[in-house]
Amino acid sequence: MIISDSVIKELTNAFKKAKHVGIISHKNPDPDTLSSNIALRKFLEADKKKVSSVCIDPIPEKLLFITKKYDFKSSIDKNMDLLVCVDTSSRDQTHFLLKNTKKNIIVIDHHASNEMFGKINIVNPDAASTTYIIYFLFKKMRIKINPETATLLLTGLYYDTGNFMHSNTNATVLMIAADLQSKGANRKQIVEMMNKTHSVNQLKLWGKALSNITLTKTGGAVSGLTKDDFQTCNATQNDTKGIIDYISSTKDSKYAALFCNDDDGNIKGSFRSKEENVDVADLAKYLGGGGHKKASGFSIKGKIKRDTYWSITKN
Ligand SMILES: [Mn+2]
Repeated sequence: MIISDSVIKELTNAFKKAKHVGIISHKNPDPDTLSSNIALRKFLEADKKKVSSVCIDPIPEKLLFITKKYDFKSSIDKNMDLLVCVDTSSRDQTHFLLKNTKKNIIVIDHHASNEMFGKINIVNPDAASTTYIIYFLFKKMRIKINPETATLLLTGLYYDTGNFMHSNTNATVLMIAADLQSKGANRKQIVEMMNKTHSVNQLKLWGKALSNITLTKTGGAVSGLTKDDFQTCNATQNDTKGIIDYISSTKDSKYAALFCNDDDGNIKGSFRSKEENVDVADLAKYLGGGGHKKASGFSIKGKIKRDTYWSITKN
């Protein structure tokens, strides 16, 4: 990835002028936005800057291994004179944090849908993760990457490539991963924390979802979880995160779908496409949702039911 000298100059000038930098992660934070946040924070703090990390939502317990001793604020302080939004495609993604702010904003992101809402926008949709962009930023700025920062950058890359399984896992991604590992990234910790921290209740729920799979004539691996399933397993909606990837591993399937009924009578659906010619964004849109060509979701009022196949009825 090529970052021009003028962008680096603008960026370093902005950092130099700033007295208090707020680094903002998007709502409902994921490993990429959090590891980008802390990697950038460590770099600025090493430069003696006053820095605060900000996220409107609390950090999920499962991701505290990324943020560690660093605390997050849930609002923007009036003393912050520069805001850096990481992995954030629009103002809306920070919830109301940025609504009326006139402060200087820098955007570092890799979403194709990015609204370029910063004064400086370092946005590259070809980058597999935001930490991928930060890796190249640090390289260009000749910043030494220590083992801790290497672990952070690898965390975002690992997550956003689906453990190096998604189609965005290209040669550059693997090259960066190799470099980060040689710089001391703790790959073992990342793998453990991301894949081996499931509760018994969560795994029981996954078991239900897997045993509920039906394979449709059009190549859909479809499963559903009813209110009863959640109750029997003493599990929550949060525990469904990750199941869809297992459903999508069904042999001979072209796409995967999971429908979940919650306590309030909503159906939450997720789709994954395995083939170029199956666009699940369209499917989700039809049901009032949205997302990408390969991964999408929706939420509507209704009920799910299983006969030969799973079906949904809108309320
Ligand atoms: Mn990302």
